[in-house]
Amino acid sequence: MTTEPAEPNGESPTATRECRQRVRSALPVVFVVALAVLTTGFLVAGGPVPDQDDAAERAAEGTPGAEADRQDGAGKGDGPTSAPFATLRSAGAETDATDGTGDSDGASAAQPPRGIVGPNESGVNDTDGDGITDAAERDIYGTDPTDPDTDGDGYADGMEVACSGSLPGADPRHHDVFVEVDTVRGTHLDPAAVGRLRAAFADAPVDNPDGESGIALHVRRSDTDLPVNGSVDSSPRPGDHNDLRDYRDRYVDHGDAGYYYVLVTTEAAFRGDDYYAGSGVNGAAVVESFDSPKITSSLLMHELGHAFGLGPGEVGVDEERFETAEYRSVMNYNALYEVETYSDGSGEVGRDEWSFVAEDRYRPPVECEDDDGTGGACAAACVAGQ
Ligand SMILES: [Ca+2]
Ligand SMILES: [Ca+2]
Ligand SMILES: [Ca+2]
Ligand SMILES: [Ca+2]
Repeated sequence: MTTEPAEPNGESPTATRECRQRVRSALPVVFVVALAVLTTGFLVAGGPVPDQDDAAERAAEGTPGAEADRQDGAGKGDGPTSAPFATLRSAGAETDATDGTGDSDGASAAQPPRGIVGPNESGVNDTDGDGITDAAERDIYGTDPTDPDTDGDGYADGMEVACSGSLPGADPRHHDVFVEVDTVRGTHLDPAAVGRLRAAFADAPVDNPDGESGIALHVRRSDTDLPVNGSVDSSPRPGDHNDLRDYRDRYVDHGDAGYYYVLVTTEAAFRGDDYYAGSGVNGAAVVESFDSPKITSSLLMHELGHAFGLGPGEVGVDEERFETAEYRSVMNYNALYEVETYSDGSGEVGRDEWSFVAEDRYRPPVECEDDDGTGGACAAACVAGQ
């Protein structure tokens, strides 16, 4: 069955995927996830998301069982549960996830990195225009002097090397994804949930130029205790503090550096219906706050999937047609809250969502980028302290 609430107004995930540089204009496209729960492994369909306190309580009780009582009526879909992970890639990014204070702008102000082409330098040999000289790419960084983005993560080599303030922990030879998270009053994001999420991405079957597999997910906590006016919808609506675009416009701190934006709130909604526990649009997502790190991590991963452009319309996404064994992905309502991974191409559905995430996902714009997308200007600006 198709569980999403309504047709996305003709703005299919596919269509929006083509608008890779337009986060805000894409906001109206919405995909949703119904909060589900698990327990002994059974799911019930439909019904409004349980009252937040109950849900949190049940989630806190630990694991399955948590939300079995989601019976109901509306027949709107819902989702299941989550699963485990391990391993974090490096300690560096860890601080982003746990500092809780917001910016951990670990800028290394002291010495600009070597080999970065300055803003007014000419005649420097930077074949690919990424802001690092050919010699430094070869001799210092081990990056490709003929490819402005050696690891294909959307950030130019020079930007990853020079912009330690806006992209702390970035590595030009390893795939990086940056997410900014704000929380509204009365909600929280457990560092343990962030740790699980990071571990899930670190385990991704994605190859990197540095020889290691995985994606480094950097979660930067930003504003906390934000005001909220009822439920927060992923679609724009009148009034303040009640839709995702409003929050993003007001509070995003790293929106010019290719970050995905996530808001943790008390009640998420999709087109006015607060049945859902979260929803995502290209580049941004809203999720409800839960105590269980596993539920939180799985829900965040699902909505980030939508923020990446994995949407309804793709077979199995936001549907209950496939068992977990047939379609092992957090995008499958029957696997949500049970697993914390995207599909790898195996199984009945066959779609390799990890490849999509690594290569074809929607990417929020990097505003300092040159028109040609090579990124040299970003590196120069960061070195110049701009
Ligand atoms: Ca270069
Ligand atoms: Ca390069
Ligand atoms: Ca890169
Ligand atoms: Ca990188």
